[in-house]
Amino acid sequence: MDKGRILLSVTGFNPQRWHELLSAQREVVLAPDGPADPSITYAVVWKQPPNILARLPNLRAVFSIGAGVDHLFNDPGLPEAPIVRVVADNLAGHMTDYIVWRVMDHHRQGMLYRSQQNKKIWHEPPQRAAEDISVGIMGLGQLGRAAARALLALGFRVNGWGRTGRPMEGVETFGGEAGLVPFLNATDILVVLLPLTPATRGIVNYKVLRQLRRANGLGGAVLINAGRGRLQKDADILRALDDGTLKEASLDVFEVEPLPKTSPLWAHPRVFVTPHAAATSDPAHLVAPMLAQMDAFERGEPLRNVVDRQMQY
Ligand code: OXD
Repeated sequence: MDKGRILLSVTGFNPQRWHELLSAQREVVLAPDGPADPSITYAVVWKQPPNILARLPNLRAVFSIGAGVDHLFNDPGLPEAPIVRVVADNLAGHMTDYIVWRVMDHHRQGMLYRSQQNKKIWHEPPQRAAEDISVGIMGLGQLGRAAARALLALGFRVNGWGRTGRPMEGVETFGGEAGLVPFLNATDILVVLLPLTPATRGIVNYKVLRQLRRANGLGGAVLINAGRGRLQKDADILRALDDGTLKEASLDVFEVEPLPKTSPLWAHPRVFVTPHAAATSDPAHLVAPMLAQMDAFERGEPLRNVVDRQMQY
């Protein structure tokens, strides 16, 4: 099979390093030649301009450089070619670091200590044990499972919720609509790592937050979202923080990104904001497996980590 060229279109990322590493093995272009370019056989993308992929009649596969693929389904000209998402230990490691960091900070009362330090207050609140806290992970895919393993090793109780409730050792799993309320009722710290699809948009709303366990050793329920901003309703989170439904939140993603300067989330004393930075795609770790997949595909092997187009993840 002829190798063809790779289209690299990674909006919001510096393409230079991706280009350098991909072009060590294949010819890389940043735009198709003309309205139809038969010379391009693979696309490596992040938020590519709409309809650009529709100009590639010989496209064999589209590689998303991030774990989430919702950006692709926003493209009205998305071709039929298989979509491959990133599954990499490096990315899962970054996400696990972020989740452990934020769970630990809430568990060890980082927000309270920072506000005490600002006021020069010397006060030790009661300490609790990790085993008394249940972390509930919404979305037990590769990233969710890696985070669950790390949290279990630290002694937390871990619940998991997903479409099917697929079992995982050491984790109490809940599935589908019927499992959602029991999962939330047994959760003190909610970690959101779901893919954004028509079925999950807006799922982190006031009604859902209301079901979290508030009578717990933490002194309230906590939300951590490192999945997608449009899974949540920013206004519902603010309402929940202000009426005690939520004690604190760590948010890496927002309905609108960058988070508008006018958003009250920026200055909320019990919100920790990061700029969609929980797990960055690093070309040094992600390019080699992509190129290996292209080679394997051309030898007749099936592609791995192909997105289910109906489920959109
Ligand atoms: C991703 C992301 O999908 O960083 O990997 O948002």
